[in-house]
Amino acid sequence: PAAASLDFRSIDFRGRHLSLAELRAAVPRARHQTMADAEQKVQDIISAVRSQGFAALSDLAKTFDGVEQSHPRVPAEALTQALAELDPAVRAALEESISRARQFADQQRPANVDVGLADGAVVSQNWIPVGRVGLYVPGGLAPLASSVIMNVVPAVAAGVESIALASPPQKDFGGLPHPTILAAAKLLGIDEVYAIGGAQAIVSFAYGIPGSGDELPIEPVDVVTGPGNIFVATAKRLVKGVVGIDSEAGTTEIAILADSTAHAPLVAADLISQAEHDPKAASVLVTDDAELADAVVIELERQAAATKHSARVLEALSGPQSGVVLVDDLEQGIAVCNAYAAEHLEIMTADAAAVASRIRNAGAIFVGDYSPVSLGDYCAGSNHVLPTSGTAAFSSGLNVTTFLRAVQVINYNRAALEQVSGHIVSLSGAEDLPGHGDAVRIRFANDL
Ligand code: HSO
Ligand code: ZN
Repeated sequence: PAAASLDFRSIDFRGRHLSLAELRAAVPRARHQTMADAEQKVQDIISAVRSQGFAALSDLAKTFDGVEQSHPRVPAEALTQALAELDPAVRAALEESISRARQFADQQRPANVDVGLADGAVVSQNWIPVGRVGLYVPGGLAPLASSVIMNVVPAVAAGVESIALASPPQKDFGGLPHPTILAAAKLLGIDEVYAIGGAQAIVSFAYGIPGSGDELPIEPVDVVTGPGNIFVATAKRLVKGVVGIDSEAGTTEIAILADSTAHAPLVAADLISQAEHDPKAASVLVTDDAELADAVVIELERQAAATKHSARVLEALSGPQSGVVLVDDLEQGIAVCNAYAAEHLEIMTADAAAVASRIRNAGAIFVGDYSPVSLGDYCAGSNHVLPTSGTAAFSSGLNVTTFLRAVQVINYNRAALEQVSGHIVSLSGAEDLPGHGDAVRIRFANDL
């Protein structure tokens, strides 16, 4: 039974000419206040984990997850058993999802380049995988087994040698992560799995935890990735610099750009599908058709009342982060979508592909009536770990390059260096750094 009723707010941009800054301020968005609250809590977790290691993790597991834990490493037998007991239909679905994600990831590796700039002057750019990664898979309100695939597949395709995975301990499963998550890890050949929740998982990976006696350490990683709630996103932001992170993949968002050709039941179903993740999830409709907007609200009411996680969905749809934005035309609609920079953007308009090609800011773009976000969440081949809260304007969803670095290699011979030596000396003089010029000159001195 639903706890709340629907209050899907409406924002009317019609007849208004808004600057980018005004658009950004006016689109529905959760207040950033919540970020500051989370920051203090995550700072406390960082200090505790760094100073007390596994003892802090076991305290946090007790407080947040309600489980007793001496060491978070999941035993190998638990992984084997989870896969053996996995529902065959779920196993088949995971296998199809893995196969599509692999096919797509395998094609993403950028080519190395070698460029000859003169005789004997070669510079190259080589893409090199990081050595070790820590991948986080949320448990929380839903055990996201599909997120195991989304994290692991691009890391493997990038050539990362050491991969560790963490997911929250579950009281109902003897303090281990959800069995479907364990099964997915096993299916992907990952055996280093930890039962650690949220922010503390990110922190443990970033700094590592020393072992003692026969207690296994957690070695620090180079990159931490994975989706999560506000605490996970905040933890990633706070450890960034100590390690690399993917994007801030926080509380999920869907925006739909729709015109009169869209079908209200489909629009409503897709808005609900992401609202289902979290009471703070954002579901935004942008349309130039007020009749469609009304029809969608009626559909939202009907479908939200009937859906399993009704209370959570109604809370998300009724929050300040959700609502419908009415625009004059698709032109303005595209501007709104670019200003909003949604994690997921669906295009349900006439000639959806052409409209999609004009979107610059979105974590991922879903084109037409038959590419819902749910497809991308599970089985499209694309990745579902995507930038949220407007960060899609400058960052990308998880992909093979998340786990690669572009290393440039410089290889000049004597003649090639001599050719530019005068320029180096001139620039070093102009910058008042004559030692730079001398380092070149010395190579051409007569007595060398
Ligand atoms: N929509 C979520 C991912 C997910 N959905 C996992 C279902 N399972 C964030 O993109
Ligand atoms: Zn989802």
